[in-house]
Amino acid sequence: STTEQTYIMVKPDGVQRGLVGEIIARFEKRGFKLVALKMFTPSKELLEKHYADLKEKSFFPRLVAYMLSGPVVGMVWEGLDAVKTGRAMLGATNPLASAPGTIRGDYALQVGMNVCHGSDAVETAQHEIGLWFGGEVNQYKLSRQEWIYE
Ligand code: DAT
Ligand code: MG
Repeated sequence: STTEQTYIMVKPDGVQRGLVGEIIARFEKRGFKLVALKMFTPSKELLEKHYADLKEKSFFPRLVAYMLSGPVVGMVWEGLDAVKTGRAMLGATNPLASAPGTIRGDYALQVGMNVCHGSDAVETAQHEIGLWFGGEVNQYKLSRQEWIYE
């Protein structure tokens, strides 16, 4: 639906490498509507909840340490098929497998430094928006939508 929401997050390497504006610009230009945005210095507890499905993986401690290495920028983008389209814009989990033209395919090389996060399903997105924003997103009419949706 046109009101589907996804949680997109610029990871610490993306912030340090100056890719925040680039990532926001891609979602804006694609036609998505920004409904929440914040820089967070996340706690270990929050990251362990965010990545709860991966806690048994051998790389989990390294993943959490990396995500704690600096602030991240979280945002909620709304629009048609936002979750699946957002994932397509990010590229594959392993940047080496990401097509050029995707964020990871343009800006990253290794899986442990893959620049950005995107929710993998509508239910996951709602869970993550709850975790990071307490579910609080902005409601407003975006006038350019008339030129994006027929
Ligand atoms: P995605 O971020 O594409 O949703 P995921 O949810 O499976 O991928 O994993 C979350 C993050 O964990 C991923 O962005 C990078 C890290 N990761 C995943 N698989 C990894 C691996 N095999 N080695 C090291 N880090 C990995
Ligand atoms: Mg994931």
